[in-house]
Amino acid sequence: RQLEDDLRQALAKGELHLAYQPVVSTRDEKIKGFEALVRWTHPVRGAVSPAEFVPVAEECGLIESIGEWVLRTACMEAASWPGEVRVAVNVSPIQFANPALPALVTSALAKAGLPPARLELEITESVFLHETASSERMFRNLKGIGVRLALDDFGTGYSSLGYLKTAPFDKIKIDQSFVRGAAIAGNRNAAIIKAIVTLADTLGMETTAEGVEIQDEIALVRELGCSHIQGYVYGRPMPADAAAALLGQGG
Ligand code: G
Ligand code: G
Ligand code: MN
Ligand code: NA
Repeated sequence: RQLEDDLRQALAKGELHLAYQPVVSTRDEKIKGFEALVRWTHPVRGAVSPAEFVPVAEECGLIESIGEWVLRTACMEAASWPGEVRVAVNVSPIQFANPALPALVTSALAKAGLPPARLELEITESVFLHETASSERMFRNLKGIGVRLALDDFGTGYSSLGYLKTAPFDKIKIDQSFVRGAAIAGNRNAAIIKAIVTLADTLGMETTAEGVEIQDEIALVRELGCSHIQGYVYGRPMPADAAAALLGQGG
């Protein structure tokens, strides 16, 4: 496949970069962190979405090297941010299944000089489809390093809720499909968001409402008790220097 061949070259040719999207606190609207999102500028096709090339990379095994590059680069770029500002990195289920992941995380943090508590790993519930002793061990090892764990795209997969009994998540990310339309009268998404927030609060987890695009949605997710907001209304994914500049202005 052409895309796969091109992707194989992309890392070596420096065609990948990270874009950073702000995550703000609902309470004071200050930037608490950024999610790192991988971007590929193909020499001929231009920008190719990760929604297209990440699945290809997962199929052909390239996700391991791309994921390592993402993790190391995000830690390096975040190390210069002020204070407590966190960086969130998406971890593919394939990376999560690799016993070498904790060593990679430790190495990326050490090399960048980034405190573990400032790194949040985003994991989708698909990792629970085949839950095994090794996934329990992986969670323990990652928490042992001191990084934070976020459950990404919550509510969109085919998993049961049983894993929430033991999986040590610090945060649940409420998928943007639940935020879309939620502020329209009579829409059932608000009830779903409320139920997720209640569940997360009870389990001592934070919540991020994703894909918030308009002021009405800010007001709604604040009323529903979400602790964090991420979405175009506060900022689109932006280059590393723009993210650093935003922090320089005091968030
Ligand atoms: O940034 P955007 O909305 O285009 O991302 C599309 C999809 O690609 C999302 O599901 C997002 O989680 C995923 N994605 C973006 N960056 C990364 C990454 O660095 N690693 C992995 N595994 N997935 C990513
Ligand atoms: O799957 P994950 O949640 O990691 O993917 C995040 C994706 O959501 C990124 O591709 C990002 O570009 C996209 N995104 C972030 N905020 C918004 C938003 O407000 N509206 C829409 N439509 N997409 C968003
Ligand atoms: Mn994510
Ligand atoms: Na998500």
